[in-house]
Formats: sequence, structure tokens, C-alpha cells
Amino acid sequence: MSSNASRVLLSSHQIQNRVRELAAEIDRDYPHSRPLYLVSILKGSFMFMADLARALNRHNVRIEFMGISSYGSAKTSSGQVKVTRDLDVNIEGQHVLIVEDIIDSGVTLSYLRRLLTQRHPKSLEIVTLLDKPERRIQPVEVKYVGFSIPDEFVVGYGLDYAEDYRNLSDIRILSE
Ligand code: PRP
Ligand code: 7HP
Repeated sequence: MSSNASRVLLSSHQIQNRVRELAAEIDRDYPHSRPLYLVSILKGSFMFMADLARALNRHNVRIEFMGISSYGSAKTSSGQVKVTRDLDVNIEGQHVLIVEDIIDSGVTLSYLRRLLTQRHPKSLEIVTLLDKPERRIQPVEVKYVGFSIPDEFVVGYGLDYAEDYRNLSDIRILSE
């Protein structure tokens, strides 16, 4: 591929293996007798959501989406979180798992956690494929982390730079 994203950080194979491990953990942790609401944060987590949902071994997974934006087309968060699409279901009394592609500053997820907590779910947890702990500005409690990665701007597997690269099946480091 001719682009600024030639260094593979996580291969498709590594990602798929880890997604299966996360799904097995989630399957163990949540009662199979009740629905599990997966809330995918658009757009970045669409690919992770699709793979994670398929790797869960249960029939009562509810697929929901929210749109939250704080980056625009830049490489750093604007710090301004905007809900661009809200849930259209009532999550009161439900087990809710937020599905995110990456946690960077923590601004998006700490905002979202506060917002959804006010809706009184039975439980509210977060699964993120990637975590960049060095970048944290706001603390966020995250139950499931796929990979902890260094402070590099990454693209692929749903993650973009100015809307490009989301379709890659691996995760690559974007060079300057
Ligand atoms: C990305 C990513 C997270 C957020 C993480 O979303 O998907 O939601 O940034 O960053 P933070 O921890 O610094 O808040 P983005 O706003 O780029 O939207 P996108 O998912 O549509 O690409
Ligand atoms: C957001 C984001 N989007 C794409 N790649 C990264 O490394 C990112 N960090 N925060």
C-alpha cells in the first residue's frame, strides 16, 4: 500500500486472536439469562464491534450505536465532546458494555460514562481494543483492554486519520 501507514503495529491475526479472548472473558462475566447491550461508539469501533459480537457465544446480544465526536480531522482531541447520535433504546436496568476502539486522553469515555450512568443501567462497563495509557488526561475505569499501545497515532481496523484508513484489517502506525 502506498501511504503513510506502512508500519504494522498489530496484524489482523493478532487482533482476531485477542478479540476471541476478550469475547470469552465477557461470556464468562455476564449472565447468559439476560440481554447484554453492546454500545458501539461510532465510527471507529464499527469493525471491533462486528468481530466481538460474532465471537460472543450467546443469542441475546443487543447491538446499539452511539455517535460521539471529539477529534474532527485532527490528530489530537479538541476536548469538546459532542453526541452526534444518541441511543434509541432505554438502558435502565440493563447490562451495558460500551465498545470502543481506542482510549487516548480519556475525555470521550469519561464523558460517556457519566452520561450513561445517569440512565441507570444495571451495570456499565467498557471494552476497548486499544489503550494509550501515556496520553491519559482524564481517568477512566476500563474493564477489558485488548492491547496497551505506545503513544503513536494509529490507523486501521476502524481507526482513521481524516476519515482515511478505516478499512485496513490490521493496525498501523501513521508516520509524519
Ligand atoms: C476517537 C476514538 C475514541 C476517541 C478516543 O474517536 O474512536 O472515541 O477518539 O479519544 P479520547 O480518549 O482522547 O477522547 P473520534 O472522535 O476520532 O471519532 P471516530 O471514532 O468517528 O473516528
Ligand atoms: C484517537 C485516535 N484515532 C486514531 N488513531 C489514534 O491513535 C487515535 N488516538 N485517539
